[in-house]
Amino acid sequence: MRLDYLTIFPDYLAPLGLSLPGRAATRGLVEMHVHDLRDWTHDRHRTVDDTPYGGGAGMVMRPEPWGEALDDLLGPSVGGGAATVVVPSPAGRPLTQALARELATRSRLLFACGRYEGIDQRVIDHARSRPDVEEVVEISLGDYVLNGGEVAALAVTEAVVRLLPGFMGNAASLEEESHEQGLLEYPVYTKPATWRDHEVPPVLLSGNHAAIAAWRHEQAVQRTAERRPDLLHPSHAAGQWQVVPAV
Ligand code: 6GU
Repeated sequence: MRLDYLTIFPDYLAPLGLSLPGRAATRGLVEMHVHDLRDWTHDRHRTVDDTPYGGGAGMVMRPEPWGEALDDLLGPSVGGGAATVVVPSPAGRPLTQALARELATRSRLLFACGRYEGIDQRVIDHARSRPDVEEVVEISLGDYVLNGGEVAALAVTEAVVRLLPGFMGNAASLEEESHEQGLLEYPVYTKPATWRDHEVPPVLLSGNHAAIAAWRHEQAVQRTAERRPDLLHPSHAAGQWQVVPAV
């Protein structure tokens, strides 16, 4: 998978070279390229923003540098096939495990990290019309406001790269995680069995695998009901909750 990042703060994406995405790159699973959007400006001040038409607070990113950057970074000369353009935005679709799984199937992702009040809408409309663009997805990390898309691009990258075939050693550990089953994960414990007067739940020491599986499922449902009731919906059986299948 090829990953491109367009930003006015390339240093903000330095963590891509570390840890999980860094290891994926070393192993040849991904190729990552960070680009400074200002490299596609032509004025002395390398301007990327201007005041909004219609008035209002803040500044909007001008379309021209984005257009020229897309011309250079997409298209047949770069290779990797048609790209999925990811635009981090608080107005986007919420990032979910299902969306991460979908993005993990794409051959190229290009992250368009905006700052200020956002990117001129015509950049997104234009990108959608390009034959070298498979899809443009606006993605939000949640219902709060960040200053720019860089942190979201890192989060999406980490969520996607760990799903690439050959990345995780143990596929079972992926399936058991929070959200893969549509539930939050059950609590986990390791040695010692007693620590500062806190005991590991005895069922986990019982060796009874069916009882352990049942306990974990019950814990996962209970946690989800308490913390994320939106992930559950009442079943027809009174007092019971059931999982909403992840799409
Ligand atoms: Cl993706 N971008 C910004 N600027 N703010 C956010 C966000 C993204 N997701 C949540 N808040």
